[in-house]
Amino acid sequence: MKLYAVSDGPPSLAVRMTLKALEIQYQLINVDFCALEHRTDEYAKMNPQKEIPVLDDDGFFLSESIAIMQYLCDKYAPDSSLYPQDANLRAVINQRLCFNMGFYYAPISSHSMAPIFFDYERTPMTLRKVQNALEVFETYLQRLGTKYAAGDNVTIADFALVSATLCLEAIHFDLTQYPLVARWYATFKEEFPQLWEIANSGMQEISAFEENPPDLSEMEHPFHPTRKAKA
Ligand SMILES: N[C@@H](CCC(=O)N[C@@H](CS)C(=O)NCC(=O)O)C(=O)O
Repeated sequence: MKLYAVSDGPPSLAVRMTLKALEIQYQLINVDFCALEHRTDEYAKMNPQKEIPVLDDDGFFLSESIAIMQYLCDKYAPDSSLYPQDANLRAVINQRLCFNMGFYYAPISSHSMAPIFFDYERTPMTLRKVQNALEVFETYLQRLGTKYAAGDNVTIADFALVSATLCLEAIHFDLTQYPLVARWYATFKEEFPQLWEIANSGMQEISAFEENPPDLSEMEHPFHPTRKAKA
């Protein structure tokens, strides 16, 4: 099994935490984001979205980190509490995974990552959207009243949500106003140090880029605001 991953990419980190938690052996193939290795025609054969990560399980190619995490659990650990079979437990996990992708990580990424990698500005609006996402996550934690995002056991939803939240830590975002989110995040680090080690490596990289942004002025990326027009 091979995982094409970017070392500071939250979706990649979530999948790597899943592989580690399930003790699945695999080959980690580092994709160089800044060199645009994921924008090539060759890469697009694996994932037409040209996004990282991609799993290659003996010729079975799968993109989208949530789908990858679900596949790994279903195929290699169907009895794992990381993604239980019970319909209701699973429904809450799926809800949190969708919440992360559509409502939580998206504004966090726009506020934390886009200014570093695509030269966009942090604005009152990007900040407000992050606050809104955190308020909702706080509400979910408060309503469910559990240690982790979808119950008292850690699940793949926590891996996704932790990997999003680490972007905020990397830019020194203060979580004090979201005490349940802060406690959930701290609990994860404390209880799963080996998984946090994976997440932390990405967090440290983002943090270093936050201090010293990469020079991407020449990067011909479709999302880059100052990109050169393509012939
Ligand atoms: N929904 C995708 C998102 C993956 C994603 O956004 N990956 C980033 C790297 S962290 C990427 O490949 N972006 C492509 C680009 O910006 O060119 C997933 O969860 O796997």
